[in-house]
Amino acid sequence: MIREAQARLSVAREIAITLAGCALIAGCQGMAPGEGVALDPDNTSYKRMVTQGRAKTIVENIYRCPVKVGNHRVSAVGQITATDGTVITVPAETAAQKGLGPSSHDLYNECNQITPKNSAEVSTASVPVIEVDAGGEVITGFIVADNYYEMYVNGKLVSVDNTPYTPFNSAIVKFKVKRPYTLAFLLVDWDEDLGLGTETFPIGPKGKPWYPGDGGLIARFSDGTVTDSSWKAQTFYIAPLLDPKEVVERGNVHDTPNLGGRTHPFARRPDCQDRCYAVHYPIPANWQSPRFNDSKWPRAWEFTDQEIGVTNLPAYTRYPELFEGARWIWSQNLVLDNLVIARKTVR
Ligand SMILES: [Ca+2]
Ligand SMILES: [Ca+2]
Repeated sequence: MIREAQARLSVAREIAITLAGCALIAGCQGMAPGEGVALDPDNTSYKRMVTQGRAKTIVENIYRCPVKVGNHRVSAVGQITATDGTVITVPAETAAQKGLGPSSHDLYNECNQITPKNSAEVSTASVPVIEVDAGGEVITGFIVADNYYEMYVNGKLVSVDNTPYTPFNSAIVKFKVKRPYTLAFLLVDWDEDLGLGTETFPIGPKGKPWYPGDGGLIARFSDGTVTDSSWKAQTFYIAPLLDPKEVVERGNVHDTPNLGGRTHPFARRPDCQDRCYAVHYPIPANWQSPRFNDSKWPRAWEFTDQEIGVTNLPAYTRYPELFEGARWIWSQNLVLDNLVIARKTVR
């Protein structure tokens, strides 16, 4: 075992030396992203930031559904000051709020009244191709994110979810890229109670307030790439918590192992209401880049349709063929992890 470990270390050193040299010499220019170039550090300070209570709303709503729909929640944005003085935007700083990037093309969206009955009715012909690499292959992808995604390919913003919170929508993307390429998603389980990670569920007078929502991402691309546990997924905002000590850092894993379970109905629902805590971590610089070093990040967890609670979600269930072979993914706690970055390098 020791010898094996030494051998691995020696190989690792050799690679590190090669990479370091590569960064300095012209011979590495023109290489594909992530191939032979020195990786950026993961830049992650694992120093947690703790908040308590509700954030101050800074934007009332970043999205208005043009028609009346059954499940509509307001996509508000807030700010809250952590105990160390850091001002944190919740549920996240997003491209949607800043109006950046190409807005997503609908696969299914009640607000835009695009609701094909099945996969055979779906046309990808009018989906614009976002060019990452001239002369690359054109890849088509289908995406469902509960609730919000923004997607980067080799650091370029390619698609921004046009419906940040609800109703549940799904999207089609097309991009032109050369391999290897890196997909990076910023994912948000949006808050109704900003900073607390809770909402009223279901909506209406009989709804239960202070209900922790849950997340999820599933995507399938025409080159065979699918979301699964080969992706990396890191969480940056964990709430609602009765006590910040409920978050346990194990290496680079931001875990919540003692809260009953990682999915509904097992995940504990604390009774702290608007006094609940949240634990945040700084979003690392350059997380979208193919050079960003995610090697120490935890693998994504896979979840079933039942765990995600999507068996009744037409944006997804109408198109089983389009998501065949893909798994729902998230970081380790589907309920409490509200801001997640997921990455995958396709070789
Ligand atoms: Ca959405
Ligand atoms: Ca949640």
